Amino acid sequence: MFERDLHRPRYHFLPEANWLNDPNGLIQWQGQYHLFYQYNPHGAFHGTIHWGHAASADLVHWQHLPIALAPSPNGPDAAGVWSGCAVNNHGVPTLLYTGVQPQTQCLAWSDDDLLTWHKQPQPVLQAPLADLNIVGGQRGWEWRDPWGWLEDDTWYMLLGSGIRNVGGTVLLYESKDLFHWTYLHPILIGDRNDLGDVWECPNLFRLGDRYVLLISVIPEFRHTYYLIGDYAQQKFHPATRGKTDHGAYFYAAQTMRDETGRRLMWGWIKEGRDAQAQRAAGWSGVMSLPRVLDLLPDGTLSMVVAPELTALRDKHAHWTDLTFSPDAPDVLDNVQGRCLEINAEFELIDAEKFGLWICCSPDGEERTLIAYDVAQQCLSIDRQQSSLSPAADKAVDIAPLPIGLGERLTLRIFIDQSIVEVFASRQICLTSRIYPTRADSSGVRLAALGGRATLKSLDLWTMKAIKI
Ligand code: DQQ
Repeated sequence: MFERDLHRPRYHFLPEANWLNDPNGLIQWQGQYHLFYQYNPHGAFHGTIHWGHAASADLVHWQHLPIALAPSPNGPDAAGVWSGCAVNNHGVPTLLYTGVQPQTQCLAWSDDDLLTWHKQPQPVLQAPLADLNIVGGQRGWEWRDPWGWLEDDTWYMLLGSGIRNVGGTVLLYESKDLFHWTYLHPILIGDRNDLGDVWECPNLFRLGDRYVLLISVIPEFRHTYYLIGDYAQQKFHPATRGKTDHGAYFYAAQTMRDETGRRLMWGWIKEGRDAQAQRAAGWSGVMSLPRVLDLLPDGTLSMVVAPELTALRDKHAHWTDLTFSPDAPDVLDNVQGRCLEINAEFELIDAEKFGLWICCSPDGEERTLIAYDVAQQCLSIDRQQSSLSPAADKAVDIAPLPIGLGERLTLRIFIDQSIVEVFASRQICLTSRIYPTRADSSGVRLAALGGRATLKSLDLWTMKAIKI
């Protein structure tokens, strides 16, 4: 159905058709990774939200499984089964999620290894305390996206929310059985002028000797932030913070701890073209590649694509130690591909900007520039010429990236038709969307603007499509 679609990713997970948003209920069960996701089976737009479901033995290839949760007519989730998490309730796979409308917290469990789900007919949490003064509007209060965990013999649950005229918040609840919950207090309250009015999709987890809180921020609706600090006396004390991704497309990230002890994170990669183009394409939204999270000594978050993805590397080419300038012949002249992994290490000489052009048509009519700007000390994806389509976003995505004198710039770039995920120096990620219209917009070129740079090494692989 989508064989001729130049924009549909080949090695990122997405449903067979229609709409995907947040990753939900990430859990490893009997060795299998389970990925649930916000899904609309009725079209490529956000509406009638279900939980789609897929499983993988290796984090690379996925098997589509039947829809896990659908709205129940007259039930608390009649208008949508919104985001939530999966927990292991002493051997019983259990989902906590938000039903709408109004937003209430609901529960479902499985007795056949995550394929069929039984809903608790009534919400396990009906409403936030009235005196909390939660942000709300015509659609009711903003109070959702349960994140649960077991500590000794007590369950805890976080909900994303916001306090009117104050800022986003994460509320803490406790329970002995997952069915009866007591409100405790906010673990953190933000300043609305700094980090927005409402926080969605909270995640709290231990990483090394610190704790990390993830929040996705409204009204921005563009970034998942990480806050690193301590969790003591059931309150979160942030010390540092950053963006899990500097692009405008990676959102509502969720994490899980796998059986090897790794903390894995996925995010919803949004589209960068208008709603009409999404409906016409018949699909919208892609799951990011899984990232392994760690702490760096300077207190920032390290994010590396799960090493399992190297299994998709196919044909390989390698270059080393060459200096390039605006007029020199390009050694990458014959390189073609719209599904690629590129690992490159650059050294600055006197160029103002250097990097790579990707998805270039032979005449340069369509092309995208991934480059480092020396004066501005930032990495950017310049999409002004990425696509001839008026429906495609054309903005320049920018990530600050200070590089000291004599340091090298290391880029790991994943290109998958309309997706570009760039990882720089472990802690900077920049995900973007491009929609080249020409089938021959597939070239890769070295880019040096206003001077010379050295390519210390470049490895390029074509990437195989995943089996779904
Ligand atoms: N998406 C879900 C909500 C969540 C938002 C609805 C974040 O539960 O807050 O599809 O993208």
